[in-house]
Amino acid sequence: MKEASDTYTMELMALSNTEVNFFADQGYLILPSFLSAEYCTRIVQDIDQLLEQRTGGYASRNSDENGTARIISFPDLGALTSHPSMIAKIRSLMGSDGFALHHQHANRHEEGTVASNWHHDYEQFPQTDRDQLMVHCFYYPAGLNGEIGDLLILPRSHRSVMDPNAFSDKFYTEDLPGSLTLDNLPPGSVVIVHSALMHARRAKLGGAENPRYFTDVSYCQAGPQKWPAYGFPLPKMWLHKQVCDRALSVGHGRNKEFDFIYNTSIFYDVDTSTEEQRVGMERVLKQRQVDVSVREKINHLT
Ligand SMILES: O=C(O)CCC(=O)C(=O)O
Ligand SMILES: [Fe+2]
Repeated sequence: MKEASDTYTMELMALSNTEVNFFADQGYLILPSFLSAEYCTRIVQDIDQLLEQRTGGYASRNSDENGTARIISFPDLGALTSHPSMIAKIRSLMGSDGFALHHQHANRHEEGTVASNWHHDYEQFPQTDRDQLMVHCFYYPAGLNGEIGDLLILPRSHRSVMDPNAFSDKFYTEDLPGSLTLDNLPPGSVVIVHSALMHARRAKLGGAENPRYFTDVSYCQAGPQKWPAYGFPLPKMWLHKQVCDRALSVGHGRNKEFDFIYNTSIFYDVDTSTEEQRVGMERVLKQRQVDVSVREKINHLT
């Protein structure tokens, strides 16, 4: 049983109806200075240590070895996946506890880091609907200051069903009608996006003194459809399970209250997919061979 005071705390951390409606309509929410300065310091230290541990550099940042399985094992950085105040907010968006972790990425973007062209990250093979919610929380522990990379978002684009890279080699990181450029956020800010919202990282000059620290955490809503498990280039249940086992073993379940985040039952991989999902995955793999690194093709530093 929850104490009455716990329930009260959860309500304080939840989103208002206005915020929930804004998110549903526009596809994003900006929470400036969401993390305390003290927590940001620890996350920055963890990301620095992560970069020391990683092998293979920027290109292999999402490998089995260097991706979420390694990131989530850090006590502070990995603990973001079950940050109580964020989970209360995700619960507001999802409408219940019926959701689970998809992945966590983390990186330190140095001066000259390549752009990431317009894309979305809604995981679905093939892309057919937006019936279930997937969200990404983009954390900027050192903020955004107009150097190295700006975050671009295209409000309301989550309402259209399209391939993740539909805009990548057409609009690169150009402004689009109605798009927003986020280049001035205080340390600890987080931008929650509907994962189907079109977004980009525009490469910017400067930043030799101040690297751009970044970590994102994503969650998928339970429902009639299962989601592709974490894994590149194809979903891997063994890896997703390893991620969740590690999260639980280092205590991110917080005395069982948040164990549900690390439940893997709403995910599938190549071995457990439907025929339609398998064909969808194959198509994406083939396209990737034709259009290598379509997300990073042009990198005009501005
Ligand atoms: O670097 C950023 O601000 C966003 C990167 C991005 O598109 C992502 O992590 O999905
Ligand atoms: Fe993205």
